[in-house]
Amino acid sequence: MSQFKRHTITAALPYANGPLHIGHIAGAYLPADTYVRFLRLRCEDVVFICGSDEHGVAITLGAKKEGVSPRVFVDKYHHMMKKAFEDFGIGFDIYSRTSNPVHYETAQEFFKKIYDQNLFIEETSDQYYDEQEGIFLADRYIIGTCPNCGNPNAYGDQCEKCGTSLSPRQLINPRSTVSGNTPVLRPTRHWYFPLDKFENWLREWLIEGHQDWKTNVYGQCKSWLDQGLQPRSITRDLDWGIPVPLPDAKGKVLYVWFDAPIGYISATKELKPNDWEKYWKDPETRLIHFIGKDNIVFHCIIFPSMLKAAGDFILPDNVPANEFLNLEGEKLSTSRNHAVWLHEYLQDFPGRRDELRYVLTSISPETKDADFTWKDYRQKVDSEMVSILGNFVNRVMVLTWKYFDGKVPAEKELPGTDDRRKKILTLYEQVHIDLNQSVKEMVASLKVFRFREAQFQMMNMARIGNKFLADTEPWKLAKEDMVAVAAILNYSLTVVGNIGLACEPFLPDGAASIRRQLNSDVFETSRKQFWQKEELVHTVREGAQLGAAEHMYKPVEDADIEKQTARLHKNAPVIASEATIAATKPLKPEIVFDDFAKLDIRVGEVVAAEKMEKSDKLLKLTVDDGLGRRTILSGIAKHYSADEMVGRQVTFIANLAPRKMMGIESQGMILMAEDNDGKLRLIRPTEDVAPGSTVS
Ligand code: B3M
Ligand code: ZN
Repeated sequence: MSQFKRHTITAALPYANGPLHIGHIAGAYLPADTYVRFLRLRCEDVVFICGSDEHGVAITLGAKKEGVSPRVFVDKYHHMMKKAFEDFGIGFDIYSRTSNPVHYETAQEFFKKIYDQNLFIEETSDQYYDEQEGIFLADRYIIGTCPNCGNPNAYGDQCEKCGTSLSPRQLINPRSTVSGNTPVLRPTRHWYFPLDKFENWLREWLIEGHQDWKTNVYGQCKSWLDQGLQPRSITRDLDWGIPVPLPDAKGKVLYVWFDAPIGYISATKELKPNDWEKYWKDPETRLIHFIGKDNIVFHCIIFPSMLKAAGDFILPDNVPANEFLNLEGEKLSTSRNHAVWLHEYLQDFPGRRDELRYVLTSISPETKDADFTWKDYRQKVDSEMVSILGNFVNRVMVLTWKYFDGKVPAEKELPGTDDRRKKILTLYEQVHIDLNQSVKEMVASLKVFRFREAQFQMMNMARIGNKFLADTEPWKLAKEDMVAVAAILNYSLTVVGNIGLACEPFLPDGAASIRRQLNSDVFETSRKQFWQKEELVHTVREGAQLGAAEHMYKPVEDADIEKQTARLHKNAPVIASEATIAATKPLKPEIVFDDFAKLDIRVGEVVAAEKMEKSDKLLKLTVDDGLGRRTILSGIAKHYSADEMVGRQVTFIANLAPRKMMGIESQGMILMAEDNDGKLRLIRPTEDVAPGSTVS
């Protein structure tokens, strides 16, 4: 890190075609933000760049679906995403957009720079055309069967199932996504970037020179290069995009993947009009792209070749791409609305941004796909954030208020040689070593983009702190040795302060809470020391007044989780996951209508109910069936009380042969729904009907 003077950190420009979900956040933005916070804590010179990607077929198709113009469409989602990022606390220096004039200029200039060197190949070739719509079909305008894996809905640029990059002519049975029609071939002229000419250079720069990259990234690049590179068309026939800056190129725009990465440069220009160049051209600047795995080739192969071709730009020093995040065992999907949307989370969980940050980092898909579940969310919040981190900080604060009126007690030197004090000193020394070890490992992991591990070490500091309290038991010493209590709490407060510093890249709100609680004037200077020396520092001053104790995090409630899972079920996918299928009872053999017609199902009203003695399952119900009263025994006592049942309408089988149970004749059967966990719920009409109504 030290050979660099400054850092240009980019996070993939999200398409302005929908709201952000946790997959986007876990893939690129949260790791980027954590890393940038880390760099800033180390007082590095950083620009953190992002913005909306507003071109391409993802936009024009989306606009068409919503029945609005691309302009209106991108405006809507640009502002929505910008706000969600801000509300979540992602600290971009700029969140720009690729429809800005500065970007048009920058992208066109970039094109011209390569064009003027005669590097592009201009070629007319046959391409698929939708005669009904009057448009050429590139990228997502065309789908067909993937020649690689047989997925019947592969796009013209990529098969999302197997990840293979495709061109429309490779698709089997191509069809237009706009009209559904089979397209025809028509000649059209385009400009191609000669990627093949960069193959040798890429081998040297990337394959030889960047063996330090993550294996998932490096492996994907290598397999691309091993397959051999071909010229790639970088223009499209579209009426939305950046016009190709040539006199004879009417109706042609730049391909979105040509203009979008240049957006990083345009945004830097916008942010720093006078000295943007040093962030892009000075070899002492370290360029890092944070992206998801579907963007790897563009950032590791194509954009670097473009930068190289344009001449005087620096190249990415690292591209720590993440794998994908799934949700409850299934792929996140915007179209099926199977997602946790960032703006909805922020609405449903106000003041609880840290919780989402923490959980997403702790399952970060750094080396393989990961799965977000609400159950796991709750578990991590409750048993780690609340019980370990929040609890440690709170205990130390509360004890200090209790014994020392909220003033930082005397330093740690413990005079005397009695066994108890010796034990405390030994514990203290060991804890100090352990904590320093965690700090070092945390920083080492942050440097190499291993955020999961880094955050684990941060949390480990609180674990160590809790253990120190449990081993020294200051609350027991309070009666006999206040000097020892003072020493223990002084040190514990120092640990709290160091945890507060360690929290900063991961849990900005928690870090702020610790700062408020400690109310310490040495915090600012200690921060710098901590992050540069990578070891424990003094964070409190003897005699100083602390702030009020806070509960940094609160447990997740049943209702929170129920609401979120209900949301997901409302959006339940058409095809259930394998896990759900496995947990659901298989269907019974088919019946004919006459079988069904034999059942006499009716609605009745419970007029009296009592629990059967000697049975923990059975309720004895007296049911008004419209003709009179009948007795029905029902095995629902674990799910409904007798009192709850009185006055309710129930559905029952009225012509089931009577059956004696525990000496009482049951004259029918109450219908219940039973879920996978065996929970029973009554089936009844949504509004009351007359007793005796039949069900068919
Ligand atoms: N908009 C693709 C995506 O959202 C694209 C990234 C551009 S980064 C220059 O996955
Ligand atoms: Zn495929």
